[in-house]
Amino acid sequence: QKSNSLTDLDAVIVGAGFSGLYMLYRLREAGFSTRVFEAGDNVGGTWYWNRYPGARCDVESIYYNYTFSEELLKEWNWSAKYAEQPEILSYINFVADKFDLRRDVQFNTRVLSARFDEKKNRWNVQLNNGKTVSAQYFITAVGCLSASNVPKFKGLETFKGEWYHTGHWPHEKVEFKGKCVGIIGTGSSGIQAIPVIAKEAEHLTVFQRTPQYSSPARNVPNDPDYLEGIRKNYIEIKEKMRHSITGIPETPRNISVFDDSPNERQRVFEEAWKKGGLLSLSYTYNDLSITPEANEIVAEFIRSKIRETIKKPEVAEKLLPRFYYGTKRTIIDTDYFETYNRDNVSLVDVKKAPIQEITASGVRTADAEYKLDMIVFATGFDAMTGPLFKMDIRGKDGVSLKEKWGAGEQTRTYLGLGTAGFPNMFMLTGPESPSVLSNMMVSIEQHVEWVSDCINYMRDHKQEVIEVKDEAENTWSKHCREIADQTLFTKTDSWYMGANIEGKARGFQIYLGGVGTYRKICDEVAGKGYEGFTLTASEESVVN
Ligand code: NA7
Repeated sequence: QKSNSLTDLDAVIVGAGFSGLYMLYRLREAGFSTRVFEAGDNVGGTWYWNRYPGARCDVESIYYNYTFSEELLKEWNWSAKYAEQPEILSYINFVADKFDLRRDVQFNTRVLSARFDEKKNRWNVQLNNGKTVSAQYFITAVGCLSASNVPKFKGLETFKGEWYHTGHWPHEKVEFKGKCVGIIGTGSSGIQAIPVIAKEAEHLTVFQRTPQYSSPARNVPNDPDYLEGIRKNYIEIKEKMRHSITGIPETPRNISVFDDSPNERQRVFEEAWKKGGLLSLSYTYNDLSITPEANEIVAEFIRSKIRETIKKPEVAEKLLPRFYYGTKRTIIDTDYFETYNRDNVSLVDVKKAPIQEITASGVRTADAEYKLDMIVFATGFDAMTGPLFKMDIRGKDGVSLKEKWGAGEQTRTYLGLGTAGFPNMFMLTGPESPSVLSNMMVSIEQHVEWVSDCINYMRDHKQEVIEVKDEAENTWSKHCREIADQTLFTKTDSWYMGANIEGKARGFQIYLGGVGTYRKICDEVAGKGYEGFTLTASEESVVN
């Protein structure tokens, strides 16, 4: 292994979450000098920042972990079907300790900019401590949902109470007891936090703009025998995960909703509802995310469940979602709708009467004023491109990524892993990869392994620079859009479409062909000597 001099690194990785840590592990194992820069004061990424009450992963814990180390799989036991944030964070810390990863992570350090020096073929990376480091490869492991979005409400700075964003939650305990709390937003974060805060707060007011579909998670503790059985079959399970659609080893039923009678559909939906979990309902029929008529049938089933659960019909009415089911992130919950039957919870429809300003004492909507001691913003993230744009990344000719993909322009990548004009830069879980709509752990392992294989290939073949070709990227981006256009996803305003951020370019930025197909494509590209990329040999090997 080379020296770890900061002016002579092989690779710089931004972010010490699941993807950054595994990238570090792989590159270090292969003998590359590597350094991770992390803004937080510890490892964890998403699971470091999202500490809000009720934060939990909605992919089953047995599938939401690293699979690269058999030893690690043997050593860790998940306590429940869906792991809570503190347990996931302990797991990441356990991994960091086990593989001694921290020694190459510099915490409390934010990457401000990264510029590619075309003369030297190196990335110069500027840190917020005033230092600049240089590396051959620049790898972003910044996550898809890490740039939290607090909408620009008038008057927020005048609010006298406490306020927090779910994605940037304080490390100290937040006390709800005896307080009137307001929460804005009913996406996954809001829906997880609302039942927990409601149990502690004096009063909780939910400011809802778009009612959401949500189905029960049905979380249960993990039985030791169950875990043992999973462990015995893990090789098989892992293969299934890697070749599945979403990275979860489940397969949708290949049957149209119109092939079943109304009674049979009802039975199928009831069974899925009872089973719970992320994919149960959406995997009942194969046309739910394709045709509006099919979608309406499952949508109406969920609405009927909401009506059944909520005691006051006027509250139920406000909670009924009307967009295409599944076209905003699917949500599973524990007692979400039930929470609206509590006396200390009220629901405010801010689509009907929008929030006009935040005052010193609370929130003022178009038709009322709400006195609050605390506001929780569960208002989401500037997804996918947001975390990348927080850094000033400049490739060839000084062109910035933001300029290339900026407002009004479509994001363009090749496989979500690289983008033309930005040589030797790799994005883990980048836009136009399937990652954000998959079990992240499966996507992360695939990305990291592909990138580290590529960097090894470059060294073995004495290549110095790898860059995406324009035509490869145009074809990939077009392919991503064509698949998305065959679905209902593009018909709904969502963060998938960039629609939640004012002024952000609209476009569907996820590859929907499934993680199995994606893996196959990536492997073929590598197998053909990195087809779609231009590889340039190092001068040293040219001289030789
Ligand atoms: P989401 O899913 O983006 O949800 C954000 C919520 O905040 C959603 O209900 C929004 O309503 C609402 N919102 C956003 N801006 C406003 C304003 N200005 N006024 C009122 N309400 C607003 O973020 P989450 O953190 O819940 O989940 C993100 C992902 O993390 C999730 O999908 C999982 O992958 C994990 P809208 O629907 O836009 O009308």
